[in-house]
Amino acid sequence: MDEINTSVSRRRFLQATGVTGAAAATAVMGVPGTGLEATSAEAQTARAQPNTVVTKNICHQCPARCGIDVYTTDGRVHAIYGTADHPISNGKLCPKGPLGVYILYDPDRWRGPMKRTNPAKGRNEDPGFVPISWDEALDTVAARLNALREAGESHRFALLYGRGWGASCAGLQGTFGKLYGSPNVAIGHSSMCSDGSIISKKMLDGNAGYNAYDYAHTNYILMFGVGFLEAFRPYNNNMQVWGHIRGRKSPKTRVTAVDVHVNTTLAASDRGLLIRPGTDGALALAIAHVILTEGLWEKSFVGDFRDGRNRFVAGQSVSPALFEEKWTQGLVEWWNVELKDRTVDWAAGITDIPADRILATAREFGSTRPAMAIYERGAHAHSNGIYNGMAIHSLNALVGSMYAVGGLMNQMGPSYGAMPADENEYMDDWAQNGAWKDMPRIDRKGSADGYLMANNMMQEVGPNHLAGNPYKLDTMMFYLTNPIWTAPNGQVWEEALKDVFIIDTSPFPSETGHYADLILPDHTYLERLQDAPTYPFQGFPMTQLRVPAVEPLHDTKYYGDVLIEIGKRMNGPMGEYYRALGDTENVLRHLAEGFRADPGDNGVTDFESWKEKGVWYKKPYIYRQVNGTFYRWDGRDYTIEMTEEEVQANLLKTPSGRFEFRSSQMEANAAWIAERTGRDPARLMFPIWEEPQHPGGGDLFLVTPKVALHAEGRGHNIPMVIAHLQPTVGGRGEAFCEINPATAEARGIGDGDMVRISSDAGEVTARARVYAGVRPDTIVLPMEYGHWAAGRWSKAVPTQHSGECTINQSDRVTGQCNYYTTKVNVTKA
Ligand SMILES: Nc1nc2c(c(=O)[nH]1)N[C@H]1C(S)=C(S)[C@@H](COP(=O)(O)OP(=O)(O)OC[C@H]3O[C@@H](n4cnc5c(=O)[nH]c(N)nc54)[C@H](O)[C@@H]3O)O[C@H]1N2
Ligand SMILES: Nc1nc2c(c(=O)[nH]1)N[C@H]1C(S)=C(S)[C@@H](COP(=O)(O)OP(=O)(O)OC[C@H]3O[C@@H](n4cnc5c(=O)[nH]c(N)nc54)[C@H](O)[C@@H]3O)O[C@H]1N2
Ligand code: SF4
Ligand SMILES: [Mo]
Repeated sequence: MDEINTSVSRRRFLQATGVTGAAAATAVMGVPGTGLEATSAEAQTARAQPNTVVTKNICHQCPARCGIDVYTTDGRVHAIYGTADHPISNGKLCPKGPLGVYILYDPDRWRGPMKRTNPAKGRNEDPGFVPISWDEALDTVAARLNALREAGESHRFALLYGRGWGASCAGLQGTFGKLYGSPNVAIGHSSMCSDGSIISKKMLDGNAGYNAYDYAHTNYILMFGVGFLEAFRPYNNNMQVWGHIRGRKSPKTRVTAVDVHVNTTLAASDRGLLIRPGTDGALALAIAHVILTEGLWEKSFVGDFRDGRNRFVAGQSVSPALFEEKWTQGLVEWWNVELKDRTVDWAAGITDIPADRILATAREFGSTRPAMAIYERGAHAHSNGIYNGMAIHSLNALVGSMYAVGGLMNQMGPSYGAMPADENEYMDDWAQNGAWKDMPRIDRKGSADGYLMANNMMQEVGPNHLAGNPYKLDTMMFYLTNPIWTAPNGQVWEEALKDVFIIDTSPFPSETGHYADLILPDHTYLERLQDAPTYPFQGFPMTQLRVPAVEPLHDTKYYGDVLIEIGKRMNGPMGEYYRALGDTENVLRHLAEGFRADPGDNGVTDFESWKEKGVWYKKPYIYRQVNGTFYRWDGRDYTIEMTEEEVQANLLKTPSGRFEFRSSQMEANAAWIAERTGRDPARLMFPIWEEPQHPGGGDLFLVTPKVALHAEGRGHNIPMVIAHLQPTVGGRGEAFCEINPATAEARGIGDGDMVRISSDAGEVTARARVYAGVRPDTIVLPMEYGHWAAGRWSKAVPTQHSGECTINQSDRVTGQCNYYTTKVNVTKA
């Protein structure tokens, strides 16, 4: 596979996709630190009519969490704009932002709580939902949970959640599990999302979270499997910062994108490398090899040979005694066991990228400061994801970008006040010492025979319940997750959810809701009062508030209040705790008390001013590494030098307080990893190369990426989204499956033909788009299409759902579900 010559095709491509306009516009829009925020933001903001009320809210369609101004006139929401004085939106939105109006007025929304009357469950069974009162609904749940607890089986209640937002919703769940007594309250969807990046970074730098990035000041971005201009967080702000770093900034930030097809990001980059799926680690190792052999590493951060003479020569071992490391650990050992043989020619054979392109990329990246290497699901959603991630993240240490200007940070949390009550004062005997404490989790997270190091394993819950291993659940509640549809091979979940009592809290019909025994519908985001601390952004702390724009249209209830109301109906001290909490507004008022002692930069000091502004934030990020010295902010500048102990406590949180090329956390679990995976216990703690495993039984890789209009699994019932989902290859009301011309021809497939895609898990159909921008060994089919129980527009598309062909395979260490690694057969339908 050759490098894509983007310099020739870029202009035409961008015109076709409309990116030229966006990029040109963002060049004059607000970019943090460029002084452009105010003027451009004011110009963007609509003028409200006298009878129009503007409320602050946070868009809910992707994790960017953009601040929005919601315009309501005569009780009807009619417009949504980006909030002008909000650090992420700066007065702008992505194309999805204004579509929130469609979500609020979706005619398929549930009207109120309901119970199922048809005991038979299945795709073709009508649930026979009938309306009930909130009291009946909440009493039913509480009676079930009280009975289960009294029978000593509280572990058989599981609460599964996805895009939980704040302390007033998903944040309440952990306490519920602790007081009730279930290890399965709550299980998040992070293993189906992007734990592969979180955990691979944690192994090296000790931080368990996504990074915050200083894009505005970097001079080089090397992206591995990242949809920077369609998905990577925070998408809206990424587009703004792109206009700055690729337009006004001097020097212009160079970008190399590594992907398997030409998406918007790759087309807009300086260099696009189409890589064989699952081999990003090999590319990163070769780049590290070049950085070392050519002496390009950042000596102020990594250290140097004691006599200053570089002894990193391909194929030759080096004595560790000759090298003095500074903020890293294990560099020379890593070189000896792995890197010395990871030459550019070796990587070319594995990745399918020509050696001269790898060398040029490595030299550019290694000799530009500041530079950053970023990666997400494309790189780590494979069986070898832990190593792909570790190899890529190691590049950030090699060029010294950890906590540097133009480098990577970690997100600070908000200054919240204390909760209205302390749960530790409400623990009865069962909560403190019950037999549930010895029960494994249903997903086998944390167990030696399961997934010892994973954060969550939601993709295993359905299959494990079905097999009764380690036990059968009795009751399951779902908040903002729909795994029958979003988990790989969801057909297994369709079987699994037949014999368990299901409670769904979505405002909308969904596949999981189709199996529900009770529906307890949430308000939509424009109707609820809810906090939402920022996803990692620029490191400084920030938390936001959703203020209802209208009275709830239907008989719905905010999920946080549903939890509290169930809690109040629980027997014993647990019920007392929830009576002490009161309701979510009381919780939010208590949290906002923290702002009194730590006022936000925008003057937010309490609950009322938080509601008015919609966001509390406090700049700057308080840590910075400069030429190998770490400093803390003194109120005016970064002058307070940090001790090694402070760096370890706050920034490099590993056992050694260093960035560990030799990971002590992997080493501590070496016996377990070696036994489960057959890996070499002497090497498995380093970023090493490992061949990915591609299940499925076919000959083409199936990749199902995010596109700009994609709102996780939640944008499917918006006619605008369904009609325009794929800007790069067209699409009018159905998804196109990208297939390379040579691959299509060999199978007799023409542009626009229907194709059958099959694997060992299942078979779906889609329409083919013959597209030279996709690798010949790969097909690309975005998700979001193929819903069968989630509203009228989503049902009306012919394209089926890629998840039904996706094999449930996980990285054993990170638990990351390997969405982009299945191999499928493709034939003309
Ligand atoms: N518009 C939009 N943005 C979103 C979301 C959304 O639904 N819509 N969801 C949010 C969520 S939940 C998440 S987890 C993030 C995900 O953010 P990303 O991980 O950035 O997005 P993906 O599209 O999952 O994957 C990124 C790219 O990896 C490529 N890829 C696949 N296999 C490989 C490979 O082996 N190697 C390489 N180099 N590339 C490969 C895909 O073609 C795709 O372009 O996005 C968030 N942002
Ligand atoms: N084939 C394939 N599968 C994928 C992916 C992929 O790229 N390809 N991406 C994966 C990724 S990265 C992720 S993060 C997961 C996401 O998958 P999930 O965790 O399932 O999350 P969503 O699809 O975002 O949300 C689903 C549920 O939330 C409900 N919902 C919508 N709005 C609200 C609301 O305001 N309140 C409440 N209470 N409920 C609401 C919806 O009706 C739906 O039932 O999917 C994963 N699955
Ligand atoms: S980037 Fe995400 S949060 Fe921001 S407007 Fe778009 S969909 Fe909403
Ligand atoms: Mo995700």
